[in-house]
Amino acid sequence: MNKSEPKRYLVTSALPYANGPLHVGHIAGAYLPADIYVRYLRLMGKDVKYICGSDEHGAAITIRAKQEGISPKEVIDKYHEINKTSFEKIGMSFDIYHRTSEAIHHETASDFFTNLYNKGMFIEKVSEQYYDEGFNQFLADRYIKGTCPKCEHENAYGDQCENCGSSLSPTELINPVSTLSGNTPVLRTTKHWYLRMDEHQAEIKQWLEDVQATEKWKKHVLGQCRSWFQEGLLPRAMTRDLDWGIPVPLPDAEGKVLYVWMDAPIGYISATKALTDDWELYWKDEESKLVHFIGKDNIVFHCINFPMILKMHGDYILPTNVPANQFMNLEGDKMSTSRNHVVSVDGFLAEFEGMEDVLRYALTTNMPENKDSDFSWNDLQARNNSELLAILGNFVNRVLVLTHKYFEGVLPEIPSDDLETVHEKAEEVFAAMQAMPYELDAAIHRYEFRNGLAEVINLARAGNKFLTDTEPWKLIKQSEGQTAAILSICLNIIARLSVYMEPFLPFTAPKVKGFLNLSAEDEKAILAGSFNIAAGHKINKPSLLFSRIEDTQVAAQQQKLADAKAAREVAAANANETTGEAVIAPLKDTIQYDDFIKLDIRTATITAAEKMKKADKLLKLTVEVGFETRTVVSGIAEHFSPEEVVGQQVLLLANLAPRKLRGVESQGMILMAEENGKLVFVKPDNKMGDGMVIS
Ligand code: B3M
Ligand code: ZN
Repeated sequence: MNKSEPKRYLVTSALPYANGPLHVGHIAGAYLPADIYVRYLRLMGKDVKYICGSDEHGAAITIRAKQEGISPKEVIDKYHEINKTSFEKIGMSFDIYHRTSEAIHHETASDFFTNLYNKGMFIEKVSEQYYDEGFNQFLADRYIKGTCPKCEHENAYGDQCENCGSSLSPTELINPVSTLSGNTPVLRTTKHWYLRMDEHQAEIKQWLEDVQATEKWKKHVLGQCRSWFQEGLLPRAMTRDLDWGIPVPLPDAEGKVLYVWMDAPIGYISATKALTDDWELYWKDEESKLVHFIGKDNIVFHCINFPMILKMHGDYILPTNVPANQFMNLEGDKMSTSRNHVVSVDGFLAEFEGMEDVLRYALTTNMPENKDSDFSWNDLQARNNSELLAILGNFVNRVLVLTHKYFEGVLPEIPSDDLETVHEKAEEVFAAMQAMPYELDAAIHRYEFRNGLAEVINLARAGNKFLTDTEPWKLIKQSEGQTAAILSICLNIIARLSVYMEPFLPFTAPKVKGFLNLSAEDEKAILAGSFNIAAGHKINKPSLLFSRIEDTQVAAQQQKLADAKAAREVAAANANETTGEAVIAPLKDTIQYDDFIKLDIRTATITAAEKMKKADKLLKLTVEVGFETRTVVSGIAEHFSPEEVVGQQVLLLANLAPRKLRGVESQGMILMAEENGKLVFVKPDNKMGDGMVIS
């Protein structure tokens, strides 16, 4: 093993908040690049652990709980499972998908805090913090918004600005507003423990410069870090006044929890502990290599805060690289679940069944490695139809069909002079076969996954060209031997493709290996560059690897985004421009008491939900009413995904006459409230029994 070669790798992807579904921008940012990287390392026989999991503390969770009218625990339990499943569906090959609500994490993070506290790394400080008098709550992180003092972005959070990535304190915000009430908060005193980041700036700055000698970091990552050092790091509060999170392990810290950005990165360590007893080898041995994959809004926390905490703790290795990606936008606008301008992972896979690798391919060829990129439906269609289908799929299919047509899937012995004749025409394609593994390896180790995938596809392109130039369908009439020689070269190309495409296209690779009937030994030979398809090796019949994406499918997706945009515009139009208040709908006609008492409204729980074919606005719900189970068709599909509504306790107008909607009998109506075009459930404050009468 050469000196610089690490003994083992510890690779992490940002722990997504368990507060909502994943979208393709998340995948392109911090997960797909890491998955390609770790799959490639495993292919090369390296010892690698890929760590991820749910980030389950902080305001992002408690705010979602308020929005959904459920507890923070219910939020994380729901979205941990949803996200874990989504990652599995799209082939994220984590060695563990952990969660920061686990006891082992609470223990690890508390011990970290105590270790730093005992070393005097914190300043205990009573200071003025923003407070919402209406909600009796201190406002930290996402509970307060304002204008970023660094870049004037108007929706900066109390702890960070997603626009410029700066780490902030709430009191730095310009025109702060409580996200709970919309009011201007007041200042109240409270005590917190501040990490002395200012005192440790020099050593972290030095580490960051030194590590460049080991591996060059991306310019935009290094640039951000250097600009923060330039401004000078400030002591940062590592505790919060919240009732959800890891309690501060100090006697006089009642009602205080660890700041989520203190605890979450330590989640990488606790997840590794949960995965393997050898966890310290991966986190403390200098011959291990640590790489964090994140989006650009998490740079300060992974390149400055967390390395500083590791350094202060002592005996931990620091990251060799943090190849943060930039953002992937959607059809020219920021991707956003809350604004319904989004392509969710589950949504894509539900509509484009079996196209996991098409999505991986489109996201990789368009990965925002050094600048923001844009996901468009036209681009996805083009990547599928003109590249995957036309180049890779077409090449594999043509070669295997011809091998069956001329030799029934079994290549004969090839006379040496025929081999020689053909090899004279194959120099270009031999060169491409030789070069691809080296070019791919270099690209992967530079975290250039777009270029890496291009190397693989370009080999398929070279194979197509060789086949077209040599025209075996004509040559077969003169020389079986030369035809077999041509197909043998093409089959060797496909064998190479089937192994090296796996990090990018893990759903397609096994299919191609199956077509070629490759054994594990064959794969080893391919990786060693010594594989040659033998005479008599049986080739299976191929099936189509990819199918076309039609214009109508693209148009339908574009229409969905247009409809969501129109709904937002209607909502904005309804809101009074100056105050931002929703216009109150006019009162309906007066009714008598006798009219009202005819309504039989009950509590009820949604136990299942599904989209309805050709009805974008409708969800078909199964509703438990306490005394029976009902089917209800509800026009909320543009506001909620099926996963988001399951488990909700709602109010049901239970004696509404049943009516057929798109062929389904709907037995009742779920009560909703609408503001600014946004729908929310009208529901009991706390969970009750189903079937309770509302009067
Ligand atoms: N959950 C922020 C995010 O989801 C945060 C990442 C934690 S990584 C330790 O973007
Ligand atoms: Zn900013």
